[in-house]
Amino acid sequence: MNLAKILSESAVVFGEKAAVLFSGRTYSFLDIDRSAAQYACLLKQKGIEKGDRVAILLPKGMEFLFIHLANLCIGAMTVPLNPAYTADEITYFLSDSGASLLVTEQELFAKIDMPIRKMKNLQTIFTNGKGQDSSPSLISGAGKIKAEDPRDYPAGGDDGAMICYTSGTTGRSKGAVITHRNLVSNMKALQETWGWTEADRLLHVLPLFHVHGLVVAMHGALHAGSTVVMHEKFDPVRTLKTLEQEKITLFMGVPTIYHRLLHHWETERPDLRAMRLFISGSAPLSDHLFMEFEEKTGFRILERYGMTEAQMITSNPLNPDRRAPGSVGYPLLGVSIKIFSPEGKAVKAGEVGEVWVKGDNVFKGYWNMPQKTAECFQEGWLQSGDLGYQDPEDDLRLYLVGRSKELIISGGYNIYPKEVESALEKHRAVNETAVFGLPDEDFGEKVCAAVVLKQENSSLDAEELAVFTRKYLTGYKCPKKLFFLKSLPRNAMGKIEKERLRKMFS
Ligand code: MCA
Ligand code: AMP
Repeated sequence: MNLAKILSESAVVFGEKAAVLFSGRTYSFLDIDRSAAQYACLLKQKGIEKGDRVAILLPKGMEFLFIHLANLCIGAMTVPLNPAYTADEITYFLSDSGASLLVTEQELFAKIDMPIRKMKNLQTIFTNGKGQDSSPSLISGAGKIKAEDPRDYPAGGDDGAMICYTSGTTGRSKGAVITHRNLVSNMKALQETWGWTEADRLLHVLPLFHVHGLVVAMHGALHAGSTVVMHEKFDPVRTLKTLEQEKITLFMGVPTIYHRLLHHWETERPDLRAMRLFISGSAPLSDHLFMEFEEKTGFRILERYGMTEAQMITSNPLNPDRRAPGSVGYPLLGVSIKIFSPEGKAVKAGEVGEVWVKGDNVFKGYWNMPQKTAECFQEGWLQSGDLGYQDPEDDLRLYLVGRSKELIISGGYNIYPKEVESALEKHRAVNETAVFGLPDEDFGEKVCAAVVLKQENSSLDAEELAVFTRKYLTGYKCPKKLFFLKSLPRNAMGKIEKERLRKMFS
């Protein structure tokens, strides 16, 4: 059960059919399969073996996909990285994952050149740039590529296929090891649930460095034999025009994307006769957005629920009449969920508790963090940190109501306050900080910080602190609002009262 082998078998079935349309070119299933083989050859020549980690720091494009598939073909693990990460973040991911190879481009490499020189075991190779398809032989540092197919698929089942970094509860990100079994079982379950076939045309606007864009959308489409129209990044007007022009049948987005599409709806009003299914996930879809979207477009968005550590967990049914606002639906095939009290007791249907998850979708653990891995499992169940209840009147349909984990989700990106607090507190004028989320119409939630300075008369202002934070954190993690306080509100136990901060500033 190697994901790349399964996708290569699909490529034989779908052959010369268009698999991906990107940047003015069409790539057939066989084109992608051949490129994966060539890149696998390059990786082998670089000495990459089963279990090695290969980090991909590239703009959205075909090379990202080829290298990822090539990794899986030879048993290596992909470490996908957001090109917008700071040098500090990238250096940490490379060193924590112990990557043997970094595939990047010169422009992105410039920011990490110095800090990664100390990593003696890390090789770097450069693509031609801008996500365009450069043949592996054009990759600088590649050497002469042999004309042979080196794919032996030595990994499978519970072997790691990817390490996806999720924001960390204690400040530093944790690398979630996702196995071939996780990917294959979830891909098949989604295909069945969403009636995904070769007749589908998927418009892809999400980043490739996260589970949503790479695993759910791209793996799924390659397996189902559907055609992907891929945009470098999300642009609402271009998206609305493409839905009509390319006769798109399937679209996946986070709520912020749907919110922005509605903003431009009246001026564009695309003909959606070909459209079959709009899917939303990664963050809560408000009832208001669900209803406004239906009112304006005639489509009920199908909401599903997932997390990096468990891939996709639940989904609303395909039948639009069975899609309920506020509900994330039912467990996928092969996935079990239960709702537990804080004391670890299963609660009665209808009562709120933490969602626990079990099944082939659940990850192997955090890379090199056995303690953190043990902490997130309880008797074989993954504790999601999400709060919800199951409706006893509706076949135990799941509704999410909040989170027990201190997490901010902004536009589908996760941010743990601790990571932001650590960055702010690196400034020598800062005494302490408390980071919290406030509602935001566009992003769902926005990152905000209360800051206490060491000396009240310090000249440090919000602008200077924002610039300083940028050195350590990528843009979406940086506070959109900074509030300077004389002290932080604390309860009798001395714990900072973030709820009070939220009330003070909302
Ligand atoms: C961009 N910016 C943001 C965000 N995105 N700020 C807060 N929250 C965000 N989500 C900031 C940038 O730092 C930048 O500011 C400015 O906005 C413009 O950046 P740009 O790249 O042009 O942003 P955009 O195109 O407007 O992006 C909005 C977006 C994007 C399309 C909604 O955030 C996005 O693609 N989100 C999806 C993330 C995703 O795929 N999540 C799935 C995780 P400055 O210039 O100051 O730096 S996987 C997951 O959650 C599980 C498995 C699941 O269930 O799916
Ligand atoms: P990540 O760590 O990026 O994989 O994000 C996982 C988290 O996103 C989950 O634990 C949930 O808190 C949240 N999430 C994903 N899908 C949904 C959804 N449909 N509704 C509410 N929250 C969601």
